[in-house]
Amino acid sequence: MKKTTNGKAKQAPAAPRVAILMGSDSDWGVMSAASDRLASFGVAHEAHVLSAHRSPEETAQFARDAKKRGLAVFICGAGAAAHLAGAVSAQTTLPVLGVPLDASGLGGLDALLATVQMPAGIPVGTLAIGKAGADNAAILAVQILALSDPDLAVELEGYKVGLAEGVAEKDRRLQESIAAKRPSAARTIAGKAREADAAVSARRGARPRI
Ligand code: AIR
Repeated sequence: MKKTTNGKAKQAPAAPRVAILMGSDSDWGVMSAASDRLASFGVAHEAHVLSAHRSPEETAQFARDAKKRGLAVFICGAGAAAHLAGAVSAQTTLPVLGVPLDASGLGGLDALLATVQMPAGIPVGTLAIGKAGADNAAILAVQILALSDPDLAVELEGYKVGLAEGVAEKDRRLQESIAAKRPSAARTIAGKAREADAAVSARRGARPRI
């Protein structure tokens, strides 16, 4: 193990487990969401521009070499005629997650169909179009890795708890803002009680004395 200048042992950076591939650097604005999510779980990963159409040889070679380099999951994002995830899946037995991107004026529907409609035998786990898909692809990659990593599985449990807490907090704020805009229940009940008292008094007042 290498030593730092102060003599302490230097930790070697963890080998990347996930490869984020994208058809163009213009995809990074969306695909960086996958990188951010993986980083939040402390999952070592790498990102590359590789195109199924513009650099088919390099793409195939990368996909073939991935397993022996220690990579475990692919996340492939592409727009338009998005064949990257399928082209990668054709070359590897590692799981491939595809993220269709909106890059052509068709709102990403072209990329969705190109990514999801794989022929039987060459699977691509296809996520939603755009940023939500990139984010979910990263979470799914973490879930795949967590099958053989108990620490990561615990992190995922914590993440889910955080989601539920976030929803509960949003509901609490909603209830507060609804309550602030209408007369409080206490005031309404007190008002109704006063009205009932007044009605009883009026009836008593009208009743002839015996
Ligand atoms: N693309 C690149 N090679 C094959 C495909 N399908 C996609 C990229 C990008 C879109 O074409 O993934 O979403 C436009 O790329 P560019 O480089 O013109 O910005």
